[in-house]
Amino acid sequence: MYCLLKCAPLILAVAVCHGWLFGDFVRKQELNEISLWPIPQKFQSSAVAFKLSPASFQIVHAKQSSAGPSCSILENAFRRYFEYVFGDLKSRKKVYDSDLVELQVWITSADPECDGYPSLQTDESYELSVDEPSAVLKAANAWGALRGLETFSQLVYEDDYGANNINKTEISDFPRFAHRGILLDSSRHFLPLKVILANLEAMAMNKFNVFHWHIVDDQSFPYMSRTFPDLSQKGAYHPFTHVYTPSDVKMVIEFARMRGIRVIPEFDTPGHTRSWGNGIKDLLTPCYSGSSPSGTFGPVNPILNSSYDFMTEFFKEISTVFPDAYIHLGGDEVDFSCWKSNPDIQKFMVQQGFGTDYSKLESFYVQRLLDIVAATKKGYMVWQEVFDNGVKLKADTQIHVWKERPQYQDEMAKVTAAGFNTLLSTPWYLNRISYGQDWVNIYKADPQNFTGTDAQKKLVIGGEACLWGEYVDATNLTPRLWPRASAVAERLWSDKSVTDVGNAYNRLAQHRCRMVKRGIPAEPLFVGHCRQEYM
Ligand code: CP6
Repeated sequence: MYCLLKCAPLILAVAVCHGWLFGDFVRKQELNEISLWPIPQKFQSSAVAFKLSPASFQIVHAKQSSAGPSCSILENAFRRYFEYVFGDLKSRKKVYDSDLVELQVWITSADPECDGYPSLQTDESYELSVDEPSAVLKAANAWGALRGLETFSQLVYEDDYGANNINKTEISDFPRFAHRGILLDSSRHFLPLKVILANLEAMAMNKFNVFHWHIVDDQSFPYMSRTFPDLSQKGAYHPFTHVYTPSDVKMVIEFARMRGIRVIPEFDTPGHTRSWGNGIKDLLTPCYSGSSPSGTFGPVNPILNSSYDFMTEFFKEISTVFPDAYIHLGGDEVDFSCWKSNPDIQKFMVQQGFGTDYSKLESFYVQRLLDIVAATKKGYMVWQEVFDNGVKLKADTQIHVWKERPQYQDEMAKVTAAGFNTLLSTPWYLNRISYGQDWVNIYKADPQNFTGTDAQKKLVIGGEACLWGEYVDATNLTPRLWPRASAVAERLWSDKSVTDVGNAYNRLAQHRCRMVKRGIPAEPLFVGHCRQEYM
């Protein structure tokens, strides 16, 4: 009964979507006007429609624009979005003229940022005006233009005669949160480059702007380090086929840059490091059973100077390979049992006056690591345990909330009360799956929904959808992530007041079909069909 009640509005929504209730004309109208995802901040459209023909429509730099053909980000994006708008039409012989002859892209600030990288401070706002004879997309820099191009492409629809149309529209848009991320885990299963790039492409379709690359963990170390080649040589699932070479990493970063996406690598320590131990002697703590080493290893050994020497060299490399201003340092789920078993560690605990509080030892390690990374001039993100354990943190540290207990609302309140920037992942653990429409709860979660002052709410920089890799590889990653991550995308981009699940269902069902049409095998929300199915 509970399910019936809960599902009824959705079934009704599907009925409307399929024209069972209002007939064909209304159906088309609805479809045409509601398929933007995520929905823009300000949006006005009229029923006046303009035709767009691939033969007589162009995306061009506006005369007044500070960017021109030398802007590779825009040149690349013009081509990409022209293809998305007309890709399936170009082969058709049908000839018609465009009412709309061009989309002018006008970069207004003196520096279009074409050669830079996006950052937490990037202005992604844009204004889009679709009118005869030219549409105009105005943005301060190339990053905002990328977001506007995606919106423009989503406004185009095919009419009954197979021609492309776009309605007269005015849009003024900007993101609600600056950090809108996806975590992918390439350690539990190796993710081929092709899969990573396809998902960066899907991220751009959803206006995500951070790829959190959980690149290594206990199970494998696929990151090929120049300074320490043994790490992947001995720690990857395979030393040649299951690694990311320096040029692979460069390609991911550049492909992401072209889409306005930051790449933040995570090198999680002192826990989750089993694979590191294969390549670096004495890095991990030897566990004991009774008075002798058991042959197994625990977290990074926090009592040896050699551990910190290694981290210094390693993060020096990482800070030059990854251009983003932030590195994720992990710090989650440190298992104390091995430290507890080791007599040298026990002795150290006494010397330091830590008693039996092993979280003090963890803090001791993390503190030193943070100083090492701070010396590379990078900012850092850490999982919430680092904050919970009372580690002294630089003011610009970002605390990543992920645990179910204590309730994330309480954790967000605590973290922001202490004055730290925070981002949320708890309700967006997309590795958790269940039967039914779980996108609804994903959609309903709001990172500012906790008790606190306005100043506290302002410290929330956004959130991330996480797809941990224990049960995921190239075969099932993309449909497990999309369109469920799209629900997170709208929560993080659109206005707080956008909460109508019925309306979201209609738009998301179409957005999902659009992703399918663009080659992303996104899973269905519920029963129904796409005009163009995945082949
Ligand atoms: N790996 C790492 C994981 C998880 C975390 N860190 C994780 C914990 C619980 C769930 C899913 C993933 N697999 N390094 C927690 C941040 Cl449900």
